[in-house]
Amino acid sequence: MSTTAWQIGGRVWVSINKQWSPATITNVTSTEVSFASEYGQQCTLPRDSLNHDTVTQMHQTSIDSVDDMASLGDLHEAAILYNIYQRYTRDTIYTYIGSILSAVNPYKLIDGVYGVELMQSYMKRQLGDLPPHIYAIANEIYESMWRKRENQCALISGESGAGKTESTKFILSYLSAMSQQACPSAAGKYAVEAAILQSSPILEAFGNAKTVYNNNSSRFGKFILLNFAEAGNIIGGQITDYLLEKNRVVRQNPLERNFHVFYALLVGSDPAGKERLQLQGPESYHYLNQSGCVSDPTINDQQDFLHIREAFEIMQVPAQQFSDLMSVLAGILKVGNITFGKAGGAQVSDKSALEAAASCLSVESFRLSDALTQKFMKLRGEEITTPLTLEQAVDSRDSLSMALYANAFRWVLEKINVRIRGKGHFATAGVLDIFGFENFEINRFEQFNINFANEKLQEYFNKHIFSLEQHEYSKEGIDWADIDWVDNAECLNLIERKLGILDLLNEESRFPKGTDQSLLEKLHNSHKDNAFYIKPKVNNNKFGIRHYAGDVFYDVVGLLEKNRDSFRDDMLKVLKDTKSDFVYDLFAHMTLDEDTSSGGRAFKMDRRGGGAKKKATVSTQFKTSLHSLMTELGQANPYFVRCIKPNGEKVKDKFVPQMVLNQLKYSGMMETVRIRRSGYPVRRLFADFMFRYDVLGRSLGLEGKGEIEACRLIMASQDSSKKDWQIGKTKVQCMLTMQCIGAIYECMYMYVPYHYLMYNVSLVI
Ligand code: AOV
Ligand code: MG
Repeated sequence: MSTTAWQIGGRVWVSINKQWSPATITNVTSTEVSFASEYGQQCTLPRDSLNHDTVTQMHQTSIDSVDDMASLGDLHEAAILYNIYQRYTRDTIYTYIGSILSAVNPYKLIDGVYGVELMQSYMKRQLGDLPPHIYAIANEIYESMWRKRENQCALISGESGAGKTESTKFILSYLSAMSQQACPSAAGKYAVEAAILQSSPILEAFGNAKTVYNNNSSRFGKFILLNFAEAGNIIGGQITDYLLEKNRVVRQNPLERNFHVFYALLVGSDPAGKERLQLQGPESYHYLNQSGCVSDPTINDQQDFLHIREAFEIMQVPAQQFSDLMSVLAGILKVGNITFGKAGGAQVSDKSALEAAASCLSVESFRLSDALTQKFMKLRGEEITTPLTLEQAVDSRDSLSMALYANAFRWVLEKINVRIRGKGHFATAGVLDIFGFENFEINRFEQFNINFANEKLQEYFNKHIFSLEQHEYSKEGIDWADIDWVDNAECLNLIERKLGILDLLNEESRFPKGTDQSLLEKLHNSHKDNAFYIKPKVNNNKFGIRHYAGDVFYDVVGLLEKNRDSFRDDMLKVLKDTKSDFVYDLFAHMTLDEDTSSGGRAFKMDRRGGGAKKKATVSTQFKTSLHSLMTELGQANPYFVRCIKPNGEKVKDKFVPQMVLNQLKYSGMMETVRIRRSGYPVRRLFADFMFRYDVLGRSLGLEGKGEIEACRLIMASQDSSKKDWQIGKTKVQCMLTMQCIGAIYECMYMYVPYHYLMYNVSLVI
């Protein structure tokens, strides 16, 4: 930057603590120049220290901010960050990077940003016609089913609390609106679209909870698949769930809550309902009061209960079944209040809690008591009963509650799926909303799985954006500067490959003498030299993984138990002998293990087929379901939504640059911009190119020239420098510079905005 440019008010990038910051020049003296960064820092630098490494001029696109970051003139992380920041301060939360949407969580309702009217304006438009929006992505998904005759999917990522679930709901409501528009006669309260939308309040009630990161945190993953008819309407759908964090039913971190539905039931039931189930306030239940938080000003439990009930009506669940379901929830809370004393072995010390729990579950209280405090087994043909220790009794109580809840959740999802099921389809649109990356003070089995799922999703993103791009160029023999991008394959290898973390975990889980400690030793021994594995300096029951989104340390205590997920036969027998058809149905899919002759009596669970084989561990089931999800996603055309969390306090109008920068870095946003810029967004087969653009070659005398030569001549006539295009083996590849655009513009003989062309051409290809 030349010295003449040092003018007060001048806009520059200044390097503060080795990071570029957007700044304005506030003062200039003969020896010094002062800057005010847009993020609130001040700095003064001696004039003789100013050079390209400390200050550079800001490009006009950065000053103005742009809808699509691929068109930023300044190509560095700070420019992307500043672009997002500027838009955020104007309540413009959506920005494109090519066809990828970035969405910053505003933590407030912004006027006019959503709604039917706005949906209408995005319908039938092209991506880029109108300001960036989640509706535009939903519209693209919808239109592409017909345009590309291919299944579509939306992959929504971002850390916990970044806005994935909200984004999912916006996409679903847009697709529902399109569906109803295509087939208005079928609309109404009991239409399949309504049922799909109403699945959200139900699933959020049963599967979401307040955590330190998010007051409505999804504690399960879901993939919602919608089937569309050729006429444009939704015929049906299916929701697949991933790994509900059932442990939350019995234990929560400080200041977190249990699943919303418990509080909704206790606070929202009418007096008759409270009387029937003998309900008390949330403070009275061990499962709700141990974390020190039973309510939150942002959550309206009373109103939520009404919504839940209404949604179940729309799901056509009979009132009696709803009431049975609520009894089971009440039963779980009462089971949690059963305490044990010690006289020889563990004994139930509070008979009234036991009676109350047994009554909600319609089981015999003495049998429940026995199953909670004793272990029954057959040893060489002889039946033996051994008393449990206090600790074991508490564990058996808690595993009963977790099994009840997990099965209730499964039942609820099944009801939804039966309601929204539809036959046949023309194409499908899927939306993936998983639990976001988490790093708590103490991370356990759940966080390990959650973060593993996020690694898989990131791998899919990388593959799609980078690997496929590179593959395309090398296949076409195109010269192209390789982009360095953060590959998470090695981290995934550490987890998934043979003898990786998952294998060791499973091996130790199957090994009867395996303990959390023996697992930790094996992990350390096998992986301490792996660059993505961290062995803590002090011995603290933890091992660390270098995830794409940051280092996370996992505590091994309880890991094996959660992975084994065993449930004792004697408890299952008590439940199967219930007088309640509803409770029986919850456990009907679980079979007793008849051939155990020693300890480790575990039930076999027939999860989605598979028969009564040896029960797979939880992490194996999870890995299998993730892999089949990835296969399914691999067969669809993806759209990516990258959600960004602006601050850690869950508050509006607060943007923490360092926090956002970190997310931009690890999510590969910077590389995405670079790839969009250095690659060729437009690729057309020679014949296709000639069909579209031969009008440009009319004056070039192309008769008798081969197809490839003709393409070459046409492109050269538009850009003789050959900077912005190359001829590949099968395709013409070009950038959409203004010249090319001018050319395409001309041949279309009509006015089309720049954005229209940019996306129309690049996305259709
Ligand atoms: P998540 O799904 O990404 O986290 P959510 O979608 O639940 O995050 O968003 C968290 C909260 O942020 C919501 O409850 C809203 O209060 C607010 N929010 C998010 N997006 C918007 C928006 N577009 N407009 C207004 N408020 C919004 V997790 O499920 O924890 O990973 O496991
Ligand atoms: Mg969520």
